Amino acid sequence: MNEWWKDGVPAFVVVGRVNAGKSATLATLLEVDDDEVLRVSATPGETTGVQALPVIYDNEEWMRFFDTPGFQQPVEAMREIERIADGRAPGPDDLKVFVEECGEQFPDEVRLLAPIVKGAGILYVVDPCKPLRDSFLAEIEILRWSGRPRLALLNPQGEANENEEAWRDRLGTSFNLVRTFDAHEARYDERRKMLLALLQIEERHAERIEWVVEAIDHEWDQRREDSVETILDFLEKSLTLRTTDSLDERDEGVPARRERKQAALAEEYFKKLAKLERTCVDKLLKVYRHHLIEHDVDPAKHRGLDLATDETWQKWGLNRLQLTAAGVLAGGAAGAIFDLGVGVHSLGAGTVIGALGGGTAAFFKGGQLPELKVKLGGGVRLKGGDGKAIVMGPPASLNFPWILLDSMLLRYRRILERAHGRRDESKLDVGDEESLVRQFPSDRRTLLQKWFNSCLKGSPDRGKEPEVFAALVEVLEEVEELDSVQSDQ
Ligand SMILES: Nc1nc2c(ncn2[C@@H]2O[C@H](COP(=O)(O)OP(=O)(O)OP(=O)(O)O)[C@@H](O)[C@H]2O)c(=O)[nH]1
Ligand SMILES: [Mg+2]
Repeated sequence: MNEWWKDGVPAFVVVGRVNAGKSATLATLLEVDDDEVLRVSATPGETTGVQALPVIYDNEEWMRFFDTPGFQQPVEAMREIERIADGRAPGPDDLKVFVEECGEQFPDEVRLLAPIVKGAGILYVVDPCKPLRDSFLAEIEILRWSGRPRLALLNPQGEANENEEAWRDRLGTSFNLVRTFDAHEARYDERRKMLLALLQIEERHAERIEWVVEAIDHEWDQRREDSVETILDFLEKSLTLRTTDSLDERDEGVPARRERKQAALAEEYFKKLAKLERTCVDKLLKVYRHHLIEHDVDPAKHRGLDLATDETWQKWGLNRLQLTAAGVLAGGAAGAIFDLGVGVHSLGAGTVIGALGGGTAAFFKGGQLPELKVKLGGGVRLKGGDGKAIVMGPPASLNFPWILLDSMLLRYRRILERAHGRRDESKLDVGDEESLVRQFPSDRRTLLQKWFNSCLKGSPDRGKEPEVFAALVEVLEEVEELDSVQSDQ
């Protein structure tokens, strides 16, 4: 009947009352956060036509969902179908006649029932916080008469209340399965469970649905590995980051001139760091298909990881004891490491000084930046040039790499918590959350510290990378299991 219909592809149609959360359910299940593709809105009646949403892997359509406008006149439609049945118990054939003949009087009902009559399975979305009225009973009856596989989804949009019991009782007698799927909270595991529920009600298509479940599992592992790669790349680039400038005789002779150069270099350093952060966060958002989550990094304004706040240094990263232990076990105190890679070669022992005192760098969210390591004077030459150089390196604190890692892990957790069906504002602002690296077992801390040290020296230890990669995969798996403080509230 319609061009969107295809045989052999398991199809499920999402139905329910206007504003029940049908579009949001599909958006979360299929990870669509784009209103252009799937409109989710507080205004009732936003979805006006039946929309096909194909599940495509390897250029092949494996499953298909339909979003629908929702029931508008269920009681009247039920009466009409009873009239068509003419005294018999209504069944699939009567629904077919209804779809063929009653389009003018019941445009929405006919649209949403059309795919069902064609053989699609049913996902019936209800808000169990609402009282179970007659109009809902009419919807349930009509769907039962279709004889199609039916899954009822409880999508609570308010506080749990006593209505849910009545819904469960009623749906239990008319549907093959009743499940809860909170379109605003559901994460990977719940999405997977929903697909498994479809497998249970629609056995004819078991093979294809099973294939899709395997495909999303595989894709999920792949995303985690892509994320590890992204985070590793960020850490390596951040830890080897240096900014340099030439140092002439006048700079050496006039301290104020030298200090100005240092301040400019420090500013450049933090700008570049913010850029690296932003690139990393961008990639993570892309991997998990989020477009609506707002960044917390703006390199143009030096905003991002708030290194100018004491709190960051106290809350994130390892605690003092862990840091000392990791440093000792990793061999050689990390604090002593200051070798300048990246375009500069050291000609001997340079001068390492604590760089910027107060005031120099108050641009960073109004606070004071951490001290950067600075090497200048006779010890260092810019590559290819004869002049001496100033080189600004990473913040002096041993906790710097750990704080970078913490900030990315917390953001990763936040990204995974966000359901694609939500349309409210979301910021990746994780400043209030507790350190995750502090929970690491000590052998993992030692391993990472060794690799961090190699990066800080300017020569990342490639031999250790596979081990570090595997450790971070494990870390992300753990992070995925954890809820942040916010979502617990
Ligand atoms: N709190 C909460 N709100 C939800 C949930 N699901 C949907 N909503 C909100 O309810 C409103 C309607 O959601 P939609 O998904 O557009 O509902 P619909 O059934 O597709 O609506 P129509 O297409 O207009 O029939 C939106 O503002 C959603 O954000 C949920 O699980 N929890
Ligand atoms: Mg809708």
